[in-house]
Amino acid sequence: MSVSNFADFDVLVVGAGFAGLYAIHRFRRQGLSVKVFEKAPEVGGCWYWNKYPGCRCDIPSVDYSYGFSPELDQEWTWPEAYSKQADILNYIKHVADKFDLRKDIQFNSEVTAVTFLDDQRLWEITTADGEKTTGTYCVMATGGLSVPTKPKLAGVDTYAGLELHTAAWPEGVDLKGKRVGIIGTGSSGVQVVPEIAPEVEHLYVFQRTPAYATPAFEPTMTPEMMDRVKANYPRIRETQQFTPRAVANFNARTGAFAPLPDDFLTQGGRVDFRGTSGGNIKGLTTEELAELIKNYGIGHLLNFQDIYFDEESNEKASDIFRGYVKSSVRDPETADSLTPKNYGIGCKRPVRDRSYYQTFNRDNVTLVDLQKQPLEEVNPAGIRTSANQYDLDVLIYATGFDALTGALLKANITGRGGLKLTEKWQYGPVGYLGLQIEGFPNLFAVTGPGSPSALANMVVGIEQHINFIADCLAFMKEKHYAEVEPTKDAVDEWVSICNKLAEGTSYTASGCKSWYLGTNIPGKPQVFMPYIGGYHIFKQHCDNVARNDYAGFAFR
Ligand code: NA7
Repeated sequence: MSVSNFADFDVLVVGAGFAGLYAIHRFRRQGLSVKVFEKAPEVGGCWYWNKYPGCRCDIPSVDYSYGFSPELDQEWTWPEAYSKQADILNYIKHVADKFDLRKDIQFNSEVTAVTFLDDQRLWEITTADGEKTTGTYCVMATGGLSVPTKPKLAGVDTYAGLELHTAAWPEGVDLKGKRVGIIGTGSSGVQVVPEIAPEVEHLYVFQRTPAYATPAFEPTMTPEMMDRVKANYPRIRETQQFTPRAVANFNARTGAFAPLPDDFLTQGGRVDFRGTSGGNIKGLTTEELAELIKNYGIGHLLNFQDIYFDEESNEKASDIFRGYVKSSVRDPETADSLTPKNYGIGCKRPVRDRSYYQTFNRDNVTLVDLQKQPLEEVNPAGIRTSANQYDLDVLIYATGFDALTGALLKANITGRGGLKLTEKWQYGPVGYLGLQIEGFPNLFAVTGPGSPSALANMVVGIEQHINFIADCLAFMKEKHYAEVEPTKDAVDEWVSICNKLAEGTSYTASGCKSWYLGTNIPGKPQVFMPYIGGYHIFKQHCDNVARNDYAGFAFR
């Protein structure tokens, strides 16, 4: 039963991943009726779709998990420290069952329109089968990396073999003895390559831009470590709230937390948003650096905060990394192609590899450097570059996503007075706290552009956003408000804060291309989309806003 006399439900939610599931639980707790629409036949969101071999999370599972239920924390045991896709999906399914969430989800229901009905002040969701449902509020829990992209290459639809996308991987694919090609060397490509190389006849890796792929730190999760985690969970959950990446930096082997620097809360965003107190690389000698890398691995370079703000420091770290590629790959020409040269480390999202570079030492793996031999066409037999024809039985696209805005723009959202979101965001996403958009009353995004989103632990960000929304709805109920949307001034100020923070960082440096900037999608406005100041500072902003009667939001 809805609190409104007219709506079918109080809250309509699109998506049943981490965000949509927590939304059901949280909104239910305050007596609201919820209905979730999910395209897939199962819960899980990106962890349902990305079933490709080698898919894993690059954040420790003790962090990349819900914090709202101490009971859940105690009953769940993670088999590995950095989980495989299947283990994360099992966890999500367990949560759905434990909290009886499935009964509010309509599966196999793709949302084709999300429309504000001006006369009734309700949101209406239309699904692919034409069904319409109304709600007082609408929450877009559609994820930041949920719209896979396939490049518009010449002849792209003519390929006659088996075509796969990492983000829509079917069950039961057998690559044994096949000639396989893969386009894309971001996180997904780098995870797939070492996993499938041993079983295929030959693997051709088509690379446009080499990644900075640092070896994943993957300690085994022993029962003793898991016990230590469980004993420390309350502090882990609390500590997450005070770190830039919303990770607790708890070392389950030793039972120690990395110390939180005092300046985390005082530097107004100019902090080490990689999540540790790594200090600066600038003053370190070659010997000191060699010692650090010996102890903590090459990935430790990403922890130095000055690499994100200081060009010289960035070059110093990038150079060390280049040396690492050279020493890992036997063939000098392949090593040279795999070495990133025209942009610095910390521009694209860090890629974690498990023997990625070493895989190129295998006889059955060939790197095809598309900068040296441009891709000319996809044809029925495979791929033709300026130098060669590569005949393939299987072609894998690991070409990424229309990130952060893709799912929102694809949902066909229409706000007040017929205003289309595609029109509102034609020059880039503008909103308040990544949560709301002017002209779209009572519609909320979760971890949208303008929030830390993928720069921090998404699960913690999701809970923070849903909690904010739920508290805001409770505030509205208490004050008898019917509508909420941000003011133009608040949006302008927030967009300007986000832009200023990103200026002069490695994320926006010249030569940097990334999905954070939208450069991976032809024609997409090129703006740095996430809030870069750190999760903990972002949360402070949100808490202050809520404490001040939701300053920056207008209520009617
Ligand atoms: P990414 O990181 O966007 O990587 C996509 C890759 O595909 C990247 O190497 C691209 O090269 C490549 N690409 C894209 N279009 C083309 C064309 N036309 N030709 C050749 N190569 C192309 O996506 P992922 O799925 O790996 O990871 C996305 C996020 O998911 C990741 O950061 C984690 O947060 C989880 P480019 O660099 O653009 O030259």
